[in-house]
Amino acid sequence: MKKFFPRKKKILLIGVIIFVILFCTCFSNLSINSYKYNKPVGHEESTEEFLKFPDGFLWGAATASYQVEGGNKYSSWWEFEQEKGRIKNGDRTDVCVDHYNLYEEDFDLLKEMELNSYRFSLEWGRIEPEKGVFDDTEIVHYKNVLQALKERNITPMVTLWHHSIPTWFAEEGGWENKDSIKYFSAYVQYVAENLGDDTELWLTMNEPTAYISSGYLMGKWPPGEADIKKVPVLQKNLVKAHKVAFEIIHKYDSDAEVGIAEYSSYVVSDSNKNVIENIVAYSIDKSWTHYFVSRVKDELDYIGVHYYYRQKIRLGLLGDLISKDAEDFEETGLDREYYPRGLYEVLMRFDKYDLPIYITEIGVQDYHEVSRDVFIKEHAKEVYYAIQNGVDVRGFHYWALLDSFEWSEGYDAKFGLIAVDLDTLERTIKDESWEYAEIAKCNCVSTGN
Ligand code: IFM
Repeated sequence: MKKFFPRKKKILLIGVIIFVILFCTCFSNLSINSYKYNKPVGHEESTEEFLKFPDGFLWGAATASYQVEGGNKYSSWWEFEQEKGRIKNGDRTDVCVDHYNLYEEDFDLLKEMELNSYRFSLEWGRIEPEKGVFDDTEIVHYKNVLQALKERNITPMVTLWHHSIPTWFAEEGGWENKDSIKYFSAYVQYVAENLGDDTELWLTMNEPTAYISSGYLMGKWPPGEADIKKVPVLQKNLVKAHKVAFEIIHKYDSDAEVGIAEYSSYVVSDSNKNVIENIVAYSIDKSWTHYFVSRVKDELDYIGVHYYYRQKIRLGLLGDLISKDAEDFEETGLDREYYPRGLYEVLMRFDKYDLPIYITEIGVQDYHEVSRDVFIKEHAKEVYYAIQNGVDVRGFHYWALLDSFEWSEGYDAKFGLIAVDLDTLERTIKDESWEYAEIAKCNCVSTGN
């Protein structure tokens, strides 16, 4: 025995065994680290209570320019949607829901629903249709949009870039190009110079992780690629672009609060017992969901959290990663699971950055297992519990204000609080949206049915 295991090797072996035990213990707990509810004293689900939100809490709705405006012909998506098979049903955005012209009508409806905030994005391709050429009429348009919100006492939150990029920028390689930061800076500077006095809440970019995975890994969005090798350079350039934009906005707008909006599903191991699954779930959450926020945390005034579903990780025989349980899986459409508690967990996970949080998107489609009123109410309660547990959540923006163009899903996926007839462009507030109006009006959510 001594011959095979000299003293040094024995020590090494014992060390390895201890390390493996510690490693497994640690990772077997990692994804079980769901946070305990600290319900307010005396809180009973059986008696109706009104859970009050902090004064000044923003109850809003969100959109993105390309998904609602129509006619964005200088953007990369424009070419993409003309390619056969790219968009479900061959849907197009020539007119879309014409928010570009009907925004005042839409804001009246937003107001009718008692909402006090509106998150929207600027279409970079409209503002800068050619490299270095800025179209003043378009910035005036957005100035008018901000003015219309002001007149209605609605707090704006402006996203500088939400998935669609100018065609000229795409032709130069988009975010793969090292000059992308320089190009984005010029655009941000022009916007900040012109709109710096009209809004305080800014988001530099929307869901950089979703942009990378849909455009460069799954190939569902422009540029339609599946090339994992490009991911690091995209990540690097987007991190730099955020940082530079943060500085520029602060230079032109001393009151500005600048954030980044990130797709933040609740990633968790399916079994909680399988060490490898736990490691995978933990790693995805850390290296993907938290990638951008953790790298730009010193250049953030707040975090924009998007929550849609829980994503269970399972290592199946065929190597499938995502599990969709047959028994308890309630779907909200597009294979997304209804799991309100996940919002609480996600907020607790983001609390470690010690920054204010706005929920910049949360939403459900029509015609699925969960109705919109229940969806909103149950998620609002989770936000309340997170606030009670010390998380500084300042707003809730439902996605979306209007039924709109859901990228490669076309117009079939209807997330809107407001239905739009695509032929007549007539708008109708959906019945299920009035529950949200109640919540916004009283700045509280009732625990009753
Ligand atoms: O429509 C999208 C939006 O553009 C980004 N976040 C998710 C939404 C719904 O899928």
